[in-house]
Amino acid sequence: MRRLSFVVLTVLAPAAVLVLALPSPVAANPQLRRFSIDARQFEYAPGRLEVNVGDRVALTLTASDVVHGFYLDGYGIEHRIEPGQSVTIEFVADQAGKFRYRCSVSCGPLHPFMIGELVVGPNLPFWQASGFVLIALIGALIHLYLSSSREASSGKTQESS
Ligand SMILES: [Cu+2]
Repeated sequence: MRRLSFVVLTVLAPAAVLVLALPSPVAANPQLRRFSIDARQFEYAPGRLEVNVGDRVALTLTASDVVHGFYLDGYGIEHRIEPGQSVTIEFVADQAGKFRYRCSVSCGPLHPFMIGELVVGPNLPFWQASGFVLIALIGALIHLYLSSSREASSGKTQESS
């Protein structure tokens, strides 16, 4: 029992802390997120997309009236969208934050206002899972520490009697 708690304290605990400390939200549960975006004068539908860091994003772009463009800030992705033809682009959302997508083909008087927003949020399930693991680990260590010190003190009382 003593030996086991010693192993846990000296080997497993630092290893678990190291694993938790590594900045690996990008690799945690990446999902393929598919969206269809229709471009029309003078908006995108939908005008807002939400994904998590690390997700693979597949966008199918269509234009329902005239030729539009799709330029995604921060990711440097640009495509021309012709009416009647769909374009599919894929990328990994590896940067967290808010990124605007805007029309890059002059399509009419309100063209400059044709803007949408991609929100790349932190991978919350990953951080929640990490929190639970950490709490469970701390709980296990406290339990081991208490039971081993209880054993030690009961051993002493037996010796003295
Ligand atoms: Cu435009």
